[in-house]
Amino acid sequence: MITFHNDSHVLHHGRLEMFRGELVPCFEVPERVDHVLRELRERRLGPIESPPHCDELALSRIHSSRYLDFLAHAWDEWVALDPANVQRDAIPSYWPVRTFRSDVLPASFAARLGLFSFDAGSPLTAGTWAAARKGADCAIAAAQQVLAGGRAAFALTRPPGHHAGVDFFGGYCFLNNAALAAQSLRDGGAQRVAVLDIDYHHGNGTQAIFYERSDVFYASLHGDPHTEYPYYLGYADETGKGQGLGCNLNLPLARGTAFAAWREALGQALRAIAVFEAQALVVSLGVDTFAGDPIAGFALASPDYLRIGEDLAAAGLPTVLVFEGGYAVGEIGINAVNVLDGFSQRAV
Ligand code: OKP
Ligand code: ZN
Repeated sequence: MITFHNDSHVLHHGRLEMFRGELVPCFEVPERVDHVLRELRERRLGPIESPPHCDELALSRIHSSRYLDFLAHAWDEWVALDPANVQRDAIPSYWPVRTFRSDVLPASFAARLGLFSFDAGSPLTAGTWAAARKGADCAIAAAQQVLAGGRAAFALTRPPGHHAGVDFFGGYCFLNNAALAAQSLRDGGAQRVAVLDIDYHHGNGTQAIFYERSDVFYASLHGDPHTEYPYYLGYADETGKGQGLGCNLNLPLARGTAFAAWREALGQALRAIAVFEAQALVVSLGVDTFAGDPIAGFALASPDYLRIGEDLAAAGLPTVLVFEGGYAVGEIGINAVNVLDGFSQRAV
């Protein structure tokens, strides 16, 4: 399987995130991707290529232009407020919740930082835009590979993407790589595309982006939002709206869920995708379902990821795999590459 990767991901390196009333070191670190790369090379899982620069228009298919403009210039604005800010990442403190206006774009940078975000755990850094932009290139290149007839392609990106919405960042995510890949598949001729999100956390951004559409099916297995981040979306009764009614499937699972029950839910999601008659599949591949993950609560073991890859390949669809979460850095390479390995062995 071909991997699209770009070293620019290191430019996004958050220092501290707000967690339980304290600023703590970020969980989403550059080493995550380094470990996956090393494992990919050692196990010779196929070529690793740098993607071409995609057109800004491809990003505008998913994200609003005022959000993209904000992200592209946010760091410069932050530093312009105070030159000492080069030593500090930008973290929002104010949000326009219900009854506030979101149509007005305030002059204040702090106000706009909150308008375009939903948590205080996702620092915006000097290289966030450059890294996220290259990550989007990887996702779009992987989609192009599959459109050109490839069986599968992997976008090895960070920051992750599935929490990012049309016009907001959060959950370590800035550009929604999986949504960009799905839209590229649609624009390239796939009539119906499914996004299968197997990260521990519900992909609220991806769900919201496609919620009223009948051409993109979203299915997700994740920690029950009653107790797990992102809390405010991902419940089983969210089935889509309008044209998109019936095109959204949430399978929340209790903390502590181990592989047997998780795999049954995976089967359920794959059956729904088959009924939808998807012509291509995008997998939001988070490996924070691993038992050793420091911020998640499932109990999958490393060999389970081989089985996941096999199950995904058995769906028989041209597949784009987009890297998402996974914070047990020591095992992240083995777990992610096990999925690709299982997939490649089973794929025909
Ligand atoms: C991103 B992805 C730990 C609390 C949770 C947000 C988690 C974002 C996960 N600081 N913070 O879905 O892996
Ligand atoms: Zn996650």
